[in-house]
Parts: sequence; structure tokens; C-alpha cells
Amino acid sequence: MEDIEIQNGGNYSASNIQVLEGLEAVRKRPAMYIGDISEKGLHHLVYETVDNSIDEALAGYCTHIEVTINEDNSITVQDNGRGIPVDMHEKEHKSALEVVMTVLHAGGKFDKGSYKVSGGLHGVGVSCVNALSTHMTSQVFRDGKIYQQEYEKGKPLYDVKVVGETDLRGTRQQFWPDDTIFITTTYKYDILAARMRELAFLNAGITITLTDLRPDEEGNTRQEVFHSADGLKEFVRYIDSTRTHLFNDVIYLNTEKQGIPIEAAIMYNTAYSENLHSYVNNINTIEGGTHLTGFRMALTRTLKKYADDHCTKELERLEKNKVEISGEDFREGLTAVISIKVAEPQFEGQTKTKLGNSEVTGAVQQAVGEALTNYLEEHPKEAKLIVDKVILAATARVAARKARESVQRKSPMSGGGLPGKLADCSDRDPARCEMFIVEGDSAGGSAKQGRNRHFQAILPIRGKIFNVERVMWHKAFEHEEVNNIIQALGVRYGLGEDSKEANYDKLRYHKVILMTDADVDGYHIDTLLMTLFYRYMPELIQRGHLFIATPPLYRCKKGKIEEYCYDERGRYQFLLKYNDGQEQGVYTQRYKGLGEMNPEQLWETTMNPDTRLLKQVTIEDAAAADYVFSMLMGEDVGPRREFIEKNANYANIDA
Ligand code: 0RA
Repeated sequence: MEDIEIQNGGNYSASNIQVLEGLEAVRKRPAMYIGDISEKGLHHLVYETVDNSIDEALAGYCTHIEVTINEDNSITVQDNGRGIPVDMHEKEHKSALEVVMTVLHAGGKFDKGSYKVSGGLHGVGVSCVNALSTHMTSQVFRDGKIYQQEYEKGKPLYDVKVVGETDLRGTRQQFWPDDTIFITTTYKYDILAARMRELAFLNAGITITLTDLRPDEEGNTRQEVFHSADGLKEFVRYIDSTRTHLFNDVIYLNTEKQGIPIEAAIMYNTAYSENLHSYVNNINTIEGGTHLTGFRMALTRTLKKYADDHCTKELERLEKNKVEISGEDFREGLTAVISIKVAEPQFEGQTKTKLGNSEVTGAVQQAVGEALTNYLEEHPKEAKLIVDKVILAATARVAARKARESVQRKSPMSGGGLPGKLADCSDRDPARCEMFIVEGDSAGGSAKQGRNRHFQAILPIRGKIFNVERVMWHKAFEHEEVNNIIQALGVRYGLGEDSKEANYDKLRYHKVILMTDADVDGYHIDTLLMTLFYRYMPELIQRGHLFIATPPLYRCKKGKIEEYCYDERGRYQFLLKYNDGQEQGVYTQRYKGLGEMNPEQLWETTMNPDTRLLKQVTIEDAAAADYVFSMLMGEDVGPRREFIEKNANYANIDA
């Protein structure tokens, strides 16, 4: 138990100071510890708690984790591991459990041997969860006994005590997030489900059960069991399940190089985007890093070498047409997941999701290079399909450059380059400026009249834009609406370098707001637009520039009282508040579309920064987003309709 010691004689690092300050610091500046206090931070509490159980599973002592959303929005996480130790810490005169629950960063500090690869984005430990909860109950099932301690805002209410007997083994944590700290304390099943599914894929063999005990409208509760026997092999198949495979195999490796465990799975499909998902210690490294660099290098070199050795005729033909293969051509239609474990990860970048450890590049490159070389040598038919696909990608890319050049000849700022339909704002500071992408010319007209023309620009688009998920890269640039959006934003694509990467240096607005009707069509257009941004301008989302406006569904009026309601629940609350929950006596106007609102109403309800409700689009879980987009935009109509019906938060105006 020596390792429980936190201070390391004389060496006063930041973490020492945090320990001295205690959990009060977490409550004072929660965002510093869990990222933010929005819905995202709220869900992080669950991840942090589950990560401890995952660690116990990775150490080989736990097979089942049960996560429950209770009716009162508290969360229970129970595992069948060894149970957090409860014996007394000699110096502190406290139970080890109490130390874990009340001392910052204590969680992973003891029993080092089994905590090689602790997960958790912020690695803050379960004590942070405790600090940010009005109440928390810890139970440990060990040696036939149930040990228990409860806390309020992180402070123990009593010493660890035995409260009963049990045949079970493991740890059970229940917490009630503090509503004076979090903007919302309502958990979303789908957000938790996506992460639990992901954790199950990333940690083959573990069973994670997610249960939602809050009854839905029909009084039903929900439960899903996540378990993957084949790990990443199943993960890529899941991500790619709505795409057409180039061939059925998953190229798979699971090995260790230079002490780094490396697992990767690769699949090729007939579509045109690159879907690379990378993880370090179960954390989604959205910004990539050294492991991704190693992966890409291996892919490029191995395939290039294979083509050089086996496909000389095809390469000669390319050369004659002045087409050179570039790195990204190897990744068109590629879906891959790579997951590695690093003992001391260095996370860098804007969101601390970029791996910096330089030793990782070589290890991953070697592992992937070997596995891919073996696969290609043993599967000449599949290898040929890949090479053909790469050649097609290179050819298309050159065509794309030509299309782009014709688009970008005019500079956006020279005046002539802005799309004619754009009603620009007068301010020139992008940080202050917003661009609304508005569905339909009539709503566009209202928006133009209702806006604040200093900082709000309006770009009307006509009906459904084009599904970029189903076209080759360069085809999108030939589409007028897509072009208008790209030009109005001032986003540019590497003209000379044939790069798919967008350049945002001249981005003209820091808020891009999608404003569509609150119906199924509007939802579909939102999805098409989000797909465009996700595939062509992902950084714009990562930097937090993309938003969705929320127009009201109703205007409710009782006597002189008048309020806009943004969903069914809001309308119900209006009825409760002003009319005893009764419909008769209340005048309700339903808005079927943006076009029904006059310019003043549109400003007041949807555009005025002081009163509007904007939803920010984030890519928290890129793999889940990838799956959803390919499913929504894919050829199969069934799952799409089902998803829209389930998720569309809109009243049954037209259903
Ligand atoms: C360190 C040592 C031991 C168990 C754990 C940590 C542990 C922590 C958590 C957190 C959630 N579930 C957990 N399960 C286990 C056990 C040491 C021993 O028994 O010898």
C-alpha cells in the first residue's frame, strides 16, 4: 500500500498542489478537471467511473460492468472486479476506499502493477465525480462483506463501515450529479450507449450492460448488452456495415512492438471517404498524432511497394497520363480502427486528443507494415482490387483539381468571388460574424430582412443539397449549392498540392448556423449539410464553428401572455403554467416552416443572440458519427427512416 502516497518528497508538481487544495478546487473550477459543465461534462462523470472498472478488467480481474441510469437521473456503475481495497492506510488513518474517493488523482496511484494503462481523457479519477455530485454512495463487495461509505459534495458522511454480507465481489458506485454545477443533469441514453459500445469493441471480452430505468412515453425502460468477442475486427465491420465492401475480409493485427500493444483492423469499401479512427488507452484521439502517422506511413509504403512489384503496367499508364499517386489515394474508401496502449501518453493539441509520443510512430509503422505485407502477398485478388481503387482515386483527384481551379479562380474577397445569393454582413472580423445557411428562398428572404446586418450573413440554399457521402470527392465541387457554401465561407482546398485538406485561414465567419424547417425534410437537410461539413470541413466542426438554429414549433397565447415553445414539452409546460394543463382557452399557432414567420418573429425566436437557442455540433465520438452518417446517407432507406423517426425531436406536424 506504499504507493498510495501522493506527495513525492520535495518535488512539488502541479498535482501536489491540487492534492493540497483538495476537492474544493474541483467544485470551484470544474471545467479544468472534466472539460466543461455542459452535457459533455455530465457524461464524462460516467466515463470516468466506468474507466476505473475497465482498468480492473484490463488487469484481468473483471468481466462484467453494469451501468444504470436510474429514474432520478443518478448513475450506478457496478463491476465484478476485486473491489477497491478497504483496509486502513497507515499514515492517513483512513480506509484506502476513502482515499480513492476523496483524494485527487489517487485512483490510479496504488497497485501500480495493474494500472499500466489507465484510461480516462482527463485521468482525474473518481474523486472528481464525487466532488461534483450532491451525493455519492460507494460499496465494495469483498471477503463476504459489503463495505460502504457515503459522501456529500465529496465529503464523507461517516467512516467506511460494513453494512451487510454478500456472495458478490466487486465495486458499486452511485452518484447524483450536482445541478448547481452542471447546466443539465439529464443523461442521454444514446450518448452513453455509443461510448459503452465503443468500449466493448475496444476491450474484447468485457460485457457492458447499459440500462435506462427512466420510463419513456409508453412506460418502457431500455437495456442493451455490449460485448465483442473479436474486438476491432467487429468494430470496423460495424462502422462499415452500411457501406458496400470492396471485398469481405478485414485485415487485422493484434501484436506488441517495443513494448506497445497495437491492435488494428482495416476494411476497404467502394465509397470515397477516409474513415480512420484511432485510440490511445481507449481514448479517441480525434486529432490523431504519432500513431496515426505511423499507420499512414505503413499503408502508403506497403501498398506502393506492392504496386511497384506487381502492377507495373498500370503504373506506366498513369505516368503517361501525368497522374502521380499521393498518400491520400491509398486511403479513399478505407475504414480503419487502430487502438494502442501507451504507459505514459503525452496528449497535445487543442482538445488534448493528439498523441505526441515519438517512439510510437516506428512501432506502429512496423506492426502495420508487416501485417499488411503478409495480407497482400497471401491475397493477390484482393490486393489487385485495392491497387485498382488507388489508381482510380489518383485519376479522380487530378480531375478534382481541375474542377476546383475553375471554381477558385476568383478570390472570395475580390468581390466577384462571393456567391450572388449571399447577403453578406458589413463587419469584417470573422470572430464576430455569423453565416446562416437557410433552407428555401422564402425563408431566406425573411432572414435577410430580420437579421442584424452588421454581423449576420444569410445564404439561402434551394431544397435538398446533394449527398456527398455518395459521390466522388471532386463531384461535390461541381454542385452549385456546395460551391456557394465553400466560397461564402472562404474555405479553400490545396490548389497545387492536390490535398483534400481544407485551409481555414480565410474563414469569414466563426459561427456557421444551419437554419431549416422543424420537420422531417428540414432534419434531412441538416443531415446532408452536416455530412458535407463532416467530410469536407471536419476542422470547422472540431473548432466549434458549426451550429444548428432551433426555430420554435409553437406560439402559445393565453390572454396577454404569449410565449414561443421549442418542443412538445415546452407547449405542455405552457399549458400547465397558465391553463391548468388544459388545451381549451389557449390559442396555439403551429409553425410548419420558417417561411411562416415574419422577419421580426424569425429574429426574435431564432436569430437574436440574446434569446435564441443554438445547438453546437461536435464530433465527440467520431466513430459513432461515421456510422450514423454512412447509415443516414447510404443506399438503404430502412434504417435511415427508422433513425429519423426515432431521433427527430419535432412534433408530429406532418407525420
Ligand atoms: C487497486 C487494487 C485493487 C483493486 C482496485 C484497485 C480496483 C479499483 C476499482 C475501481 C472500480 N472498480 C475497481 N475494482 C478494483 C485490489 C487489490 C487486491 O485486491 O489485492
